[in-house]
Amino acid sequence: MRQTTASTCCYCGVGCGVLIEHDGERIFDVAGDPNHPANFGKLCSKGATLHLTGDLDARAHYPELRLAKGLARARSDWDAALDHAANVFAETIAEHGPDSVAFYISGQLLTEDYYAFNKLARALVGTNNIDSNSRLCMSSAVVGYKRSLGADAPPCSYEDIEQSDCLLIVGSNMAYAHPVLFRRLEEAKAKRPEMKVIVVDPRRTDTCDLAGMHLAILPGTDVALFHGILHILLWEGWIDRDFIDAHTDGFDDLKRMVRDYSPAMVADLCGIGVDELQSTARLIGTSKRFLSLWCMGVNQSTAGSAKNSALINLHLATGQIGKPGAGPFSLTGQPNAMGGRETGSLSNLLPGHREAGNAGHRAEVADYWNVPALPEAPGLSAIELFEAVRSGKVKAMWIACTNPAQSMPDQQKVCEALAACPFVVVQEAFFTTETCRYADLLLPAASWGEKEGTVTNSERRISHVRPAIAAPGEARADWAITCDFARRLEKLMRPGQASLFAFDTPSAIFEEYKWLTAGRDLDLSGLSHTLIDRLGPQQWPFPAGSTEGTTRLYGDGVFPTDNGRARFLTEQYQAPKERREARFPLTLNTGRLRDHWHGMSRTGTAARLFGHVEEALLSMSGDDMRRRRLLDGQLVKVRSRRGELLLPVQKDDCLRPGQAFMPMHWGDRFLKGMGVNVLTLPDFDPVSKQPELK
Ligand SMILES: Nc1nc2c(c(=O)[nH]1)N[C@H]1C(S)=C(S)[C@@H](COP(=O)(O)OP(=O)(O)OC[C@H]3O[C@@H](n4cnc5c(=O)[nH]c(N)nc54)[C@H](O)[C@@H]3O)O[C@H]1N2
Ligand SMILES: Nc1nc2c(c(=O)[nH]1)N[C@H]1C(S)=C(S)[C@@H](COP(=O)(O)OP(=O)(O)OC[C@H]3O[C@@H](n4cnc5c(=O)[nH]c(N)nc54)[C@H](O)[C@@H]3O)O[C@H]1N2
Ligand code: SF4
Ligand SMILES: [Mo]
Repeated sequence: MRQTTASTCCYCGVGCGVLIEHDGERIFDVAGDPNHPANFGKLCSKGATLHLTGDLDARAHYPELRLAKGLARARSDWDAALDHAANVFAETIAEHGPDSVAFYISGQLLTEDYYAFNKLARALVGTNNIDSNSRLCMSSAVVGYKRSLGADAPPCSYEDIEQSDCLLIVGSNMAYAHPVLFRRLEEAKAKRPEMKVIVVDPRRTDTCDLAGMHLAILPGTDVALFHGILHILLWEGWIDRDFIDAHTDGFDDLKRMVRDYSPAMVADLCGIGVDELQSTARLIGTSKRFLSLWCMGVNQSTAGSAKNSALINLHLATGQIGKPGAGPFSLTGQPNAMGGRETGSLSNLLPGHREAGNAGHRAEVADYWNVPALPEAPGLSAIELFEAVRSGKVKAMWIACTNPAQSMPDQQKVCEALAACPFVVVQEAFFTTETCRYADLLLPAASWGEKEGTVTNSERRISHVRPAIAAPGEARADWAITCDFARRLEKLMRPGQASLFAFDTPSAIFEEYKWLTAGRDLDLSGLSHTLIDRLGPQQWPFPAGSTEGTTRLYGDGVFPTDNGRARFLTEQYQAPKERREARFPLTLNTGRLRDHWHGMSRTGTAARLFGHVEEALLSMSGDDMRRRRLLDGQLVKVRSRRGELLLPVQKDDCLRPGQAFMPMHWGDRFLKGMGVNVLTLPDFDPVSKQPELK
């Protein structure tokens, strides 16, 4: 019998609601959920084809175990597989200490999955070695919000984008990466053509089609641009002195610094015209409501934290925060990157927006979990973690819902690390990914349409993800795999004690988790799975007793810092880590295509999604092609300081001379060579530890 189940799309951070049409066994179709406040019924090309993806032949169906390196994996069963894993983890911990094991998880897990992994790593194993692919994605935004505003909370709502008068889109190709939100923006702009849109991106992307102005800055020069804009705002008197005096600290230092960022110097550094810089500053300084959106062009940088704070500085200086149509709004990439931040799924965080390095926070969480203490030693972040695996310090690694053998920079080293690691567990929905090759234990995970839990989208809105059909073969939900493993490990590590993982449903996990947020900035203790079913998706904070969520933060000008005031950050512009030189005359930029998702384990199974772009290509400007006598479609060898790749080249006049672009999606299943990340560098931002993938 045909039925419809309301759930969410498993791709991007817009967090659209979908209606899944199915018969309990197979999914036939998807449609946008007209009642979901993120998309009101709309879907993009990826969301609308969800039912065509996820080919069962590509799915992992059974646990598979390799008994010794060099042997092939053989089919196993859950009991044998998880007992084996628990024994290996317990022995490794007993012999080499808790920091000899690590968990590398994903912004595509559900909140309940994350919470189970966090409790497993920190309360049971006793390590902070739990990091996620969000390190490659959102960690600079986390630092930006926390340093400047006091808490990791994007203060805006999607409707603010529609209500803005001046929209600054920086390092975000939302036409491809957040398509339904872009569609909402297009409609808003069609209704109010006077709305100004400025795009800051080294490439002329499809997002620029909506913009009155495109600043094609040189890669990595955003901090100089923001300081240059502030310089002009000050000179022209386009700042909000009353707001600065009443609600912020540190403006005088910043003012002194940006005096040196003259328009001529900044225009030169950024490779744009002084007039472009002046006009941008005028639009920002004179518009009634100013909102900025940003994504990976800002975060994925060795100056990612500085870029975030320099952009937030502009909002604090103009008082453009906490009111409709205004504010600094970072777009989250993965469907539940926000949930990861909330549950503490970066090595330096703890659940409820707490810090692993804060003794008081550790004590609060340890008390709540009823364990003597949480580990003090800092955990490793993604790049450091794979380096520690390579050097032999980390001897057992659990990877869930991410494909690091394709998505991490400096692939040669990452793959060496995975090959050398004595025990690698991979918890995956599709056995086809590059990382599965390195799995000593492959655990089949349930995927979209098959699992239950919650996710938080870019505007702090929590949706209930509902299952339509059963997972194929013996695949199980992530939270269930994690808790089952944890209970087996507990028996070996703390025999005879009451279980920390006595959860039988995702809702039971949510109920335990939510009280760890009570009284904190993100307080979601008033929510439950059933309440979301009754009231629909809700934005946090939503404290116990609330009847509705919170649309916008900081309307009262009070910020969650020690003294309630926001902080101006004063940091100089630093050039990107690697620069063009005679032997390496091109700057490589990487990013997304409209119809593919990351390593393509899912989108790569639907022929229709190859219609937009068929194959991996290196794009270069016509000038650069002519100078090298290259023709469209010709095979070229691309070389960086770390590796090389063979692929066809294509002329793309959206790029400035001296720059090249390659999509991130194709790995070694599709290419001769390891994919774009064999070329990229592992250097990272000193504060956020986010690598320079752009
Ligand atoms: N179709 C599709 N959508 C996706 C995804 C996907 O795989 N496919 N992934 C999701 C995820 S996890 C994420 S994180 C988001 C990412 O979403 P976006 O960040 O919007 O996407 P990217 O293409 O990675 O990068 C955005 C832009 O940054 C620009 N850029 C590069 N260097 C710089 C710089 O120095 N300064 C500035 N200002 N810009 C620069 C690039 O030219 C690029 O156009 O997309 C999400 N949505
Ligand atoms: N060069 C370059 N590299 C980049 C980037 C870039 O812009 N340029 N962007 C970076 C960013 S922002 C990100 S977010 C990362 C993304 O990189 P990854 O995290 O490696 O991307 P995915 O391919 O989405 O990996 C998710 C995996 O989870 C599996 N999966 C799907 N559903 C489930 C499930 O329910 N349970 C489990 N256990 N598994 C499931 C999928 O099959 C897939 O293999 O890439 C980063 N790497
Ligand atoms: S915009 Fe994002 S969440 Fe919405 S349908 Fe497209 S991929 Fe899915
Ligand atoms: Mo991401």
